[in-house]
Formats: sequence, structure tokens, C-alpha cells
Amino acid sequence: MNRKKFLQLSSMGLIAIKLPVFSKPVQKPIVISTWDSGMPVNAEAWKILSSNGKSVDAVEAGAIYIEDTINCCVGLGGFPDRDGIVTLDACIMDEKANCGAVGGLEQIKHPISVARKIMETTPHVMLVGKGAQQFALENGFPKEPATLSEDAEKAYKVWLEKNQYKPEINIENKRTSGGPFAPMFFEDGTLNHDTMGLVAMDSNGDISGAVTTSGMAYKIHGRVGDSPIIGAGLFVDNEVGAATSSGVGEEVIRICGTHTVVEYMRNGLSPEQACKKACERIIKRDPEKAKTLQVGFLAMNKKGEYGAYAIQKGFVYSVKSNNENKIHTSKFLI
Ligand code: SD4
Repeated sequence: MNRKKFLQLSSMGLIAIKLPVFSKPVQKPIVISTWDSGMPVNAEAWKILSSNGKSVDAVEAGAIYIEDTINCCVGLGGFPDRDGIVTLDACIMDEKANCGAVGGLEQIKHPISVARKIMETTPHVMLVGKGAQQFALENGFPKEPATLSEDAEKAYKVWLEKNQYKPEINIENKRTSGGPFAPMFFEDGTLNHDTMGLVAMDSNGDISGAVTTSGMAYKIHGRVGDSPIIGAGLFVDNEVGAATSSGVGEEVIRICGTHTVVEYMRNGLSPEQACKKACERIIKRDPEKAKTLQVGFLAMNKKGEYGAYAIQKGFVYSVKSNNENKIHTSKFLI
């Protein structure tokens, strides 16, 4: 074929020219987590990831660390519901789509490990309330006292005075400056509420995720948020990637938030674009309401690329890989 003919045919799309593809190497291992309090959480997960451990062990270790940290809004040190009771939500999901979750769990220090136990030893995915506690006790998790941490008690008392049993929903975008373990609550009784969601890819390329939280502060007793719901607060698809969320759980549940993010990635969007699209869906449903609430999504794809997006300013996330160990600020829409 002469040059002229070749150019004619190729401009008509009739000749496929095979160019070498230089794809970026997969970035692994890597762990990403919500908020700046994710820095020490990532460090804990990294101990496992950097010694060729499994991503499911890494995310559990990270969650356990934060559940142990009293001065934080996760675990038993977190904020109570409107009746003054701390109820915990958590879930875990591995690369084979095995998953376990607890909702409204009281007086157990490590809901994430109860969730893992449910995943590994029962035919179920989720246990809630009294049943979840009974299962935890039967499996050797000790019952902790039903007391509030010092900070949570202070904040609760302030809230009782000012808010008179009206749960406040817009919390995260009142967050001020960063730094792990910034003040628990501000002068006006609002708080710095940090649900911990983390996603890791191990050196084998397998992805897992975990979420742990005391949930939205001052919620109605019995309320369960997005955090322990697979497809809302966390979703992992080992062929595509994973996502987690923080913010007003009801809004995340309504759009099956993290499942939506993963499906957008499956259709070719980058993690950041996928998170943005999910935020846009929430805003589209009720633009007026969206002005007063915060939701942030954080995602990673199978290449180890990551990204986030939030409705409001103020969402940050932490990343640890062989190349970096830092806090990123999420873009936002409103
Ligand atoms: C909830 N999504 O219970 C949680 C709250 C949260 O940072 O993420 N706060 O709705």
C-alpha cells in the first residue's frame, strides 16, 4: 500500500494503528482514609501492608487503632445519641465481597472486630442492637462500662442545654483547622465528628475496606447511619476499586453512595470524578437541603489511584503509600 492510500484509509478509521501502551504501574500497597485522623490509622494499617500482609487485616488494624483512641469521635469515646448512649456502627468488606457489619452496638470496644467475626463465622452480614451485643459477648468481647468519655460528656451537656433534643445535622463543615485530633467540640457545642472509613490495597493487589463510627451525634436512639451499610458507607469490588463515605448518612443511603461511586469507576471515571458525580446526585435530589449538609466520598481504583469529593468545604483525607504519607484536601461543590 502506498503512503497516500494508507493515510486515506487510516483517516477513515479503516486501519487500526497499534501503538505501544505505556500504562502506569499499579501503586501498591496503599491505604487511604477519611479525615486527618486517618494519618495514625494509615500508619497502623501500613505496618501490615508493608510486610506483605493482607488488606483485610490492615483495614481492621487501622479501625481498631482509632476505636482505642479515647479522644476521638469514633468508638466508645465518641458522642452519644440524644439519650446519652453511645451506639457504634461498623463494617468490613474484603476482596472476595465477604462482608460483616454491626449497627447500634453498645458497650463493646471494637465493633470492627465484631463485624469481622460476623463476616467470618456466621451466614449473615449484619447484626444490630441487643443481638449484636449478645453475639459479641458470646464471642469473648468484654462488656465495657456504659460511661461517656470526659469530652463527650462535656459536649453532650452543652448540647442538651442549647439544642433541646434536636439533632444537629450539619457538623463536618464546621470543622476548623486540621491536625490529627483537633478539638473535640467547639465553643458553641458543635463538634468535630470523624467517622473513620479506610480502604487499602495490599501488595497482592487485593482491596478491602472498613468503617467504624459512633455515628451522627445526638441521633435518635436506634438510628443507624450509612457507615455499617454495605453499598452506602463502604463498598469494595476487587475488579474495580472501593469507596467509603463520611457525612450525613441518610443522604448517602438514599443514593447507595459508595456502590454508586464504584459503579462510576467501573464505567471509566477516575476516583475523583466518580466521587464528584455521587455528590452531584445528592445535591440534585434536593439542592436546598444540600446547602446545609455535608457528605464526602473517598475512593480508590484498581491501579491504586485515589480521589475524593465533598458537598461542602472541609473534607480532608489521609494517604499512605511508598510515595507519600500526607493529608489531602478534598474538592467540593457548594
Ligand atoms: C453517620 N456517616 O452516622 C455518619 C456520620 C459521619 O463524620 O460520617 N460523620 O451518618
